[in-house]
Formats: sequence, structure tokens, C-alpha cells
Amino acid sequence: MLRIAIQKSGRLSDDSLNLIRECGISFISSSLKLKTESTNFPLEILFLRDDDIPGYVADGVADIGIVGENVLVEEGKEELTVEKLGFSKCRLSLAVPKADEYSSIADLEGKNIATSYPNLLQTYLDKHGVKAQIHTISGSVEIAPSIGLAEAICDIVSSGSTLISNGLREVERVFSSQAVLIANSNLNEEKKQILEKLLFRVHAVQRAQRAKYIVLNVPNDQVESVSQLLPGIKAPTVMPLAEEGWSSLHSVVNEDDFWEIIEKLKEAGAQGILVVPIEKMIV
Ligand code: PRT
Ligand code: ZN
Repeated sequence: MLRIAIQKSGRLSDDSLNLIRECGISFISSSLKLKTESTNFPLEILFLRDDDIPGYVADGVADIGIVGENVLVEEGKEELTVEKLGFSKCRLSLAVPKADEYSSIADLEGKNIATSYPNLLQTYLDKHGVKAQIHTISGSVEIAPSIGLAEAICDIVSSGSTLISNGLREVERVFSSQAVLIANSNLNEEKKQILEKLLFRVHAVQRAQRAKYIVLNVPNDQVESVSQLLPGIKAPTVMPLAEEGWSSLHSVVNEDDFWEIIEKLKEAGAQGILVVPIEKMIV
């Protein structure tokens, strides 16, 4: 049985649990339990504080885990990374009071900076040759300037509204983060095989999230040119419509290219375009 550590309650929890569920792995979860077992896959789930996850995986208490890159790299354990998962995206940024003058990172020379990420911040300051006093605090970093603890802060930003509501301005991006899957480096063969199986499912889910199934009608003389716009997995499926001179094309498009392709399809004479989400995608 493979043991995965995920955040018990916080910003990573829902997406981590959803990913496991979308991989077809069922389990009974209760907010009171710290541990649960899947009923249909050899997986045990441990619910922990996110800060403890890299250490537990490095020590082999858990075999794999899901954690933010910000926490992983801050703890110096980035070598555990297996792959990025694409959710819980955020950035670690430097911010100063809105009214303060700021033109470059050199303005922070000799200043006090409050953060919960002293290592990531130190690396960034070193890279830019800036010396500043780092004050490590575990929470409520954004109030540090208003209570006179620091002239600047370095904290996680997602929408930016916490900074704005505390009268702060984001001035430097120190680190970009997202959730990552990590693994202990000494998994036995059996556990490696379970991880492979899990990754196969994770990839199918991720591919499906990025892809859309598209169905459209085109005049027969446009089938070739429209097919070029829709390469799909191999090539689009072309089927005759009940109406003479028309065909139906089925294919898969990437979400990132989606709107651009739709415009080109319309220009090429496509009609009745349907776009449908895909649940799983195995190539
Ligand atoms: O209890 P535990 O220790 O497990 O949880 P935690 O409170 O330490 O972490 P949690 O749940 O807040 O965050 C878990 C992970 O989610 C982080 O390590 C990041 O990888 C990721 N993440 C994504 C975020 C945010 N977005 C985020 N917005 N972590 C924190 N924030 C906070 C930030 O600290 C600031 O207070 O949200 C505020 C800023 O948000 P905006 O939207 O106002 O900019
Ligand atoms: Zn934490």
C-alpha cells in the first residue's frame, strides 16, 4: 500500500482530494480522521499540516505527498519533486506601503523585511546583491509595516486583495508556486509500481482538464481545410451528415488554443459547433 500525505485543511485540501477522487480512487473521509484508506486502490491517505508534508515524505513516514512549491523549496527539499500539478497557483512577492517610493530592489538595502519564507527571500536578495534584515514571523505578515515591525514584507499573493486591503503594493515577484506531487526517493519496487499506476491516472485527468471535445458540421469541400485546424489525438473523425454535401467532424482541442481555433473554424464555414468537457483522456 502506498501512503500519501495531503493537507488536512487549507488551500490545498479540496483540490488534492478532488484529484485523488478524479483518479477513480474512493475513500471515506471525515474531518475528524487523520488517516483513511481507499476502498478500491492500494492507497492510504494521511491528513497533515502542509509544512510537515515535505519532512514526512523525506523521512519515509509518507511515501508521496502533495504540497505547495513555496513550502517545499523553503524547506530545501525540492529534490523530492515528481511533477507539478497545476493547481493552488500563487506567487511569493515583496510588497511595500502604497505611499512609499520604490524604484528597484536596491531600495530595500538595509531595510527590515517580514516574511514566513526567510530562505526563499534570502536567495532572492543574494541574487540581487541586496543586504536586508529578515524578520521571520509565522503569520499575519501583511500587518508588519503598519505596526512598525518592518518596512517591507514578503508574502504569498494570489488575487492581490490582501495586499491592497492592508495598504501595500506588490513590487517584486520572488518565487512562482503551484501544488506539486513529491515522493520519497527510496520507494520499494511494489510502491513504485503503485505510484506509476497513480501517475498514469493523474495524467489522464490532467490531459482531460486541458482538452475539449468538439463536434461541428462542415460542407464536404471544406472537410480537408477544417481537418488541418483540428489535428485531434491522431486525426479528426469525419462522418456524413443526413443532409447531402455536409459532414460532421469530431475532434479534441486544447483549451489554450480554443478561442483562436473556433474563429478559424467559423471562417472556414463550420456550423453547429458543440464543445463538450472530457472526463478522462488516455492516449
Ligand atoms: O494549516 P496549514 O499549515 O496546513 O496551512 P497554512 O495556513 O500554512 O497554508 P494555506 O492553507 O493558507 O496554504 C497552503 C498553500 O496554498 C500555500 O503554501 C500555497 O502554496 C498555496 N496558496 C495559494 C496560498 C494562497 N494561494 C494564498 N493566497 N497560500 C496562502 N495564501 C494567503 C497569503 O498568505 C495571504 O495571506 O492568502 C493571502 C493572499 O491572498 P490574496 O488572494 O488576497 O492575494
Ligand atoms: Zn502551513
